[in-house]
Amino acid sequence: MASYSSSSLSRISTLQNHISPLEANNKLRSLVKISPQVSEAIASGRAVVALESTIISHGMPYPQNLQTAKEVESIVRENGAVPATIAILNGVPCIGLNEEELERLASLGKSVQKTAGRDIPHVVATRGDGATTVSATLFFASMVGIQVFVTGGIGGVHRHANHTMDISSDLTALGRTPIAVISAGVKSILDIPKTLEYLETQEVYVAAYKSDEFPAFFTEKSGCKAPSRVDSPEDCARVIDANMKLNRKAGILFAVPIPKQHSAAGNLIESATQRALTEAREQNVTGNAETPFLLSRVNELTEGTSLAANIALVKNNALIGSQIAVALSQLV
Ligand code: PSU
Ligand code: MN
Repeated sequence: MASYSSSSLSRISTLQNHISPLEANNKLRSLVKISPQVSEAIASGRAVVALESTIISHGMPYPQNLQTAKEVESIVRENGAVPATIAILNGVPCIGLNEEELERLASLGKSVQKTAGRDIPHVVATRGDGATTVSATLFFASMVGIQVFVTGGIGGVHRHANHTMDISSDLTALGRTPIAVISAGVKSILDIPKTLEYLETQEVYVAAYKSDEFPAFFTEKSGCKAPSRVDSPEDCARVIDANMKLNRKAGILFAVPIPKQHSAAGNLIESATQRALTEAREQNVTGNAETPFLLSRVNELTEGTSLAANIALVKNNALIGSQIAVALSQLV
């Protein structure tokens, strides 16, 4: 449906039709590697879903991380969208990984650099392997014009941030990147009320999916009312479309509660979280090591219960994110 004539008129209509700004900037294209499937999908206006890779390298142990990454990609495909897992391999930002690349990333695990936005130039310059967090994934997804991005949980304002200043760059990246992120809310390892306040400051539109309450990752409820509510993929698509047409710079967060049958273990996971937080303080684990430490420790303490719940909610987010991406592609 899209044609890439060089006339300025057709360029404007291309942009209005949600086609990649990359088409208007071939210089950027030479800096990243886009897989053939993703490239074709972007060019033809098909639904694309970006996926981050820190969740693979640092968020889950091998081999469940590989298995989950593959299943998440399958769910996206089965629901009519094209998955674009994003990572930096040998210094090259890759949008869409093949099976071999996915395997490499998953098996390298935590030896891959956790790459937030600030780390991108270093990983590229040193030709390193980097697993992108939400902030870095937003940067590359936006560069190629992807509008929907699925993850498990985003980073946020850490507890005690008033002393440590530890506020994830995921939040500021969302504040300047007009992409819709689908997550299960944020973990209770974070300060959820402060995270919501910070998202408001950053002008990020936040809505809970089919709920009035903002979810807390492993549990459906956080005790915080969600700023807004959406009830269908079409609702979400219309919000994304309005955000884009208005040329707003800020992003969107759709918070999808964990499916009921997997939230039963929520209280068990919550008490393990409290213990892991105490251990992190005792062992002086800070900065970008804190989130991976807490995720691994909670998984150990719950003997895998938290991992099973984590996998289930990521898959559910992939399902809903794909439906949103398809609804969006049908709007235009
Ligand atoms: N929260 C989770 N699972 C994760 C992460 C966060 O429940 O895997 C990862 C994501 O990649 C997120 C990053 O972008 O951690 C945030 O790290 P930090 O808190 O250091 O900003
Ligand atoms: Mn941090």
